[in-house]
Amino acid sequence: MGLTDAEKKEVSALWANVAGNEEEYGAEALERLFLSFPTTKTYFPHFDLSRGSAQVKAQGKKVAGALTLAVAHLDDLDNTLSALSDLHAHKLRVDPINFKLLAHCFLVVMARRLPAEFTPSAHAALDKFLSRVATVLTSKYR
Ligand code: HEG
Repeated sequence: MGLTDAEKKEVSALWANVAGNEEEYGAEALERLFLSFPTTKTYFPHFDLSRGSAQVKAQGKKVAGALTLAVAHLDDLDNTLSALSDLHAHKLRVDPINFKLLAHCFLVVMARRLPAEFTPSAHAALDKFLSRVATVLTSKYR
């Protein structure tokens, strides 16, 4: 269920490129999410979702920032993401399917921005990490 030591190393090395650039990576992932999977926009009726929107940039920074924090606590994702899990389950009520869609978009962003680093094994490790995060964030739904 958890990541192997080798996978943790892959995720940490890949994500080191995101740290400090959370807004750019996160905003691109969200832009792709909203364009490719328009139903996801229903969770943000109060946002300006147009390209370059300050709200999308800020949200992208928050999401990628939470992932940076998670990467720093790969052995303790449950506690690290507990408050966010409460928020998404009880307050925001985001349908769990949307976490898979966002994970897909993050993989695309990483592949495009880091073509040399995004090896098949780094891809697999990041996919596993994002799926673990999604499991934690949706663990309080029922
Ligand atoms: Mg969520 C807020 C992280 C998936 C919809 N999300 C937030 C916040 C963070 C976060 C850090 C800000 C919390 C705060 O202000 O205290 N989100 C986060 C992660 C992931 C994720 C790490 C998955 C990797 N979120 C996600 C998905 C949706 C969603 C898939 C819906 C499609 N998030 C959502 C909404 C808000 C947040 C509607 C509140 C936005 C606002 O009103 O400011």
